[in-house]
Amino acid sequence: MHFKNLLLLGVFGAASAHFILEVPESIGFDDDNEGIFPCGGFDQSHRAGLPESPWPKKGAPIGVVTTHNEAIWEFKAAVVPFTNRWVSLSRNITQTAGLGSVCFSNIPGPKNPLWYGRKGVIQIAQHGHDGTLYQVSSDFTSF
Ligand SMILES: *[C@@H]1O[C@H](CO)[C@@H](O)[C@H](O)[C@H]1NC(C)=O
Ligand SMILES: [Cu+2]
Repeated sequence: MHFKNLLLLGVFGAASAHFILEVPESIGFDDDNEGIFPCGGFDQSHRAGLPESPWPKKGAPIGVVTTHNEAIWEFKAAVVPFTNRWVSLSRNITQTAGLGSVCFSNIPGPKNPLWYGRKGVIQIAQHGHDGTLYQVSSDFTSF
């Protein structure tokens, strides 16, 4: 896992690029298509076999590796099977800390009790100098 990420970072050094979702697991990363809404070029209905994670309404961490030294981050979630209806999880977060690993330590889960016990996915959007880029997580369960 860590090794794979270091390799990707190596690739990033050579190209221009963007950001990688490390935690929770991404449904897919493609540098060229990361600007495609809503999932960076991947189909949000294809999540079979990927790890699942709990997502308490109190919050859980989101970890990324970014090559943009400043950006605005936006976190949304969608409940399965309505994976095109995105609901905001937090206010926009401005990041100016520089390149590399960034951890948003406490992103709240969905507040709607109708979601509890159900699966969802999280969309991470980075608004930066090359437009908006997207990654979507594998399944989480809110509670
Ligand atoms: C977050 O920032 C983006 C880009 O500036 C903007 O389009 C969006 O409306 C903002 N969202 C909120 C909730 O402020
Ligand atoms: Cu970029």
